Amino acid sequence: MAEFITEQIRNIAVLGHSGAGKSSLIEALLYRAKAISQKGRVDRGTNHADFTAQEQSHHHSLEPSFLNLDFNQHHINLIDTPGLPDLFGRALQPLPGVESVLLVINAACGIETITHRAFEAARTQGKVVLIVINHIDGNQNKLPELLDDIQTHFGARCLPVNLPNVSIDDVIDCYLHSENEADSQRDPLFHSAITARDELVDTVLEEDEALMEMYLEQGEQLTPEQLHEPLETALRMGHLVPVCFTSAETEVGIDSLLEMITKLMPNPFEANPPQFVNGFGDAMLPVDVTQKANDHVLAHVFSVSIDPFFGRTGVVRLHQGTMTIGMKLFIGEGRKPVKVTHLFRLQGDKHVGVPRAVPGDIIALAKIDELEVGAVLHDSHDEDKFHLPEMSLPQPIFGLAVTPKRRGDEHKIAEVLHKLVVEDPSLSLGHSSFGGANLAGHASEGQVVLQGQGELHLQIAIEKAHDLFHVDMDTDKPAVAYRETITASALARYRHKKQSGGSGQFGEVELCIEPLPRGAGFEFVSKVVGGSVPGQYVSAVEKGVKEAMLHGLLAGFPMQDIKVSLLDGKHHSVDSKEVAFVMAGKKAFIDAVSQATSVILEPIVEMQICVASEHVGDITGDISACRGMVCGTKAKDGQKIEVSVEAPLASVDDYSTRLKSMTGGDGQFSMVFSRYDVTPEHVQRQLVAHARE
Ligand SMILES: Nc1nc2c(ncn2[C@@H]2O[C@H](COP(=O)(O)OP(=O)(O)O)[C@@H](O)[C@H]2O)c(=O)[nH]1
Ligand SMILES: [Mg+2]
Repeated sequence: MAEFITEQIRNIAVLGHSGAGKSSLIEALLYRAKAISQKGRVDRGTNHADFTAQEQSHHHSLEPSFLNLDFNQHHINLIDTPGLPDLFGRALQPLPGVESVLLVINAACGIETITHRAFEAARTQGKVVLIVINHIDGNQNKLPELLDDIQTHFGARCLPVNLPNVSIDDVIDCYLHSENEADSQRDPLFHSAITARDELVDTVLEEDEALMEMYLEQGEQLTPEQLHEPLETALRMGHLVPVCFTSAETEVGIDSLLEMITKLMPNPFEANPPQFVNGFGDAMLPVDVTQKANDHVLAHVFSVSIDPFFGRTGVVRLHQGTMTIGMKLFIGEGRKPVKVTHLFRLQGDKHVGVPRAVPGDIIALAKIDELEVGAVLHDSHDEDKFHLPEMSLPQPIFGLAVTPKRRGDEHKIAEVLHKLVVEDPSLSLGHSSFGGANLAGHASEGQVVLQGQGELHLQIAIEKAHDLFHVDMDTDKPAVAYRETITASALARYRHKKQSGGSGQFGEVELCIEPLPRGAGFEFVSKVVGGSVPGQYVSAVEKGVKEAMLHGLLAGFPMQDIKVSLLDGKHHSVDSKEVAFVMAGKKAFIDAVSQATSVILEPIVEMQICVASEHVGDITGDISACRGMVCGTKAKDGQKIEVSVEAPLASVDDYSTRLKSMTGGDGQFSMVFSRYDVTPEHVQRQLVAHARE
């Protein structure tokens, strides 16, 4: 379909735990819609979503990839995401660009860590969710229980819109064609197509009382067209989550899924659009976006990839206006426009040029060096300060100190690491202060520390730096990202005064600090009355406090979960300047912290460890011995047991080696950050002693 309008577009991110079949499902959808002529396979490295050499050698998706197909007068943009827990940050990346999420579940494995996390993230961001139970071939016995499980975990309104038939070679529609005699007479493998239809219709009708009354009075079946509006409301509000069944392998349910995507999933006008804001800080105001084709252009960059040959490619979601080749666009508050010279659709690694894009579409731009994730492109200065609030990504919990293998490569390495962070905002770069003077003294002064979600996340990044950009690095054992916080409130006043010859410096502030709930981060409020600290210096005080927070008093770890209120202060008409208030803020904060009983926080991780039943005793014993807690066990396929545990990261940061030795290489585990907890006293003492060495 060469040209289409916004109403014909469906934007879908495909999320789910690794191995659920996301990439295979996309391959099957592309194939059935004739967008590709041959169906590739993940295990042979031939599928379209996993096109990078690194993905093909790992047999796993490692970054978001963009595909599209046309089906029944609709244009469907599909975004594949990695399902490995370490790469969850990358899986979240496409969410600002889409209306809907296909949450894929492997029928053999049931609900897994990333299934939970992805569902939560999708709902928090107002995305419409369609659950796909994949791998139905060979797992027919598990399906009724899995549907129950889904309803228990994600709500009773997760309702099947189709059901597999007895021989698992087709699915029976329960919503779109259920009036069709042929379908209603066929037996599903479990449940009943009629009951499923009634549950769906009842749920949808709850959104529209008038239609409900009409239905009750007339007793006639309503058509899917009549139900369309309340259906969209139910989906948008999260009152209904449709569930579909598929096998990406045998292609059962794929045609039905294509139809569900076009007929149930919202077009860009029907969903919850992300809330753009205009301005920053206190001056920030929400703004409405019209999504009209003839309005100003407004596009949000949500993915950037950097290739040594093709340079930088940015993927944008066009929220308003029409984008055309040759058009000049501003990036954020930049004054100098950039010219759109390359506009194309991505089909895996293929770039297909297009002359224009309409609102609601997802499109790629190349050869614009300024593109960064989160940037907003626009064609008028009216939108200079428009942006989307930053999405919260998982906190980095692992750090790897990196040094060049060859002397003189420092600059090149810094450049490559920066590129990796531009592509993957869940990676970050720190210096040796990350993790403070860490437990094993990993990073020496001035060394660069690459931070991310886990060992695998960082290994993949280092491997990419080597394979793609040809830089070799030595890495040091991961350092744990400890933090510091306060446990009591405190008040402090500090006067910064300097008089040396000419103009002096004067600033005085009084601060109150209070502990915030765990994970709340940092809050700064000014309660100054009567201008004792003039408005223009309030942000200087905040800046000073933030600088001080980079290094806690106990062992130098960054501080968090603190609310700082600026209560009072003094200024001097000549000598007061920004630097004086930065200094006063910093010192007053440090004084207050010294009275507020600080503690060291450590990251706690959730782990799922899958081992043969004879190893369960060793695993649970080991976890308990290292300050961990066993939360539960679950029988899995083939005599395997999945043990769920929580443990301090510091005691499981070498878990892959330990698990190997306990199970002879037979065990598998995944690890995700859960929260920060106060470190036990004896560990704190060790950390403080190390810091003082
Ligand atoms: N039998 C069967 N195998 C599948 C199905 N879907 C995917 N697979 C296989 O499961 C493995 C993981 O699939 P993949 O698409 O990479 O999962 P992803 O990690 O969610 O992208 C691959 O070997 C696929 O061939 C399915 O429906 N049935
Ligand atoms: Mg995949």
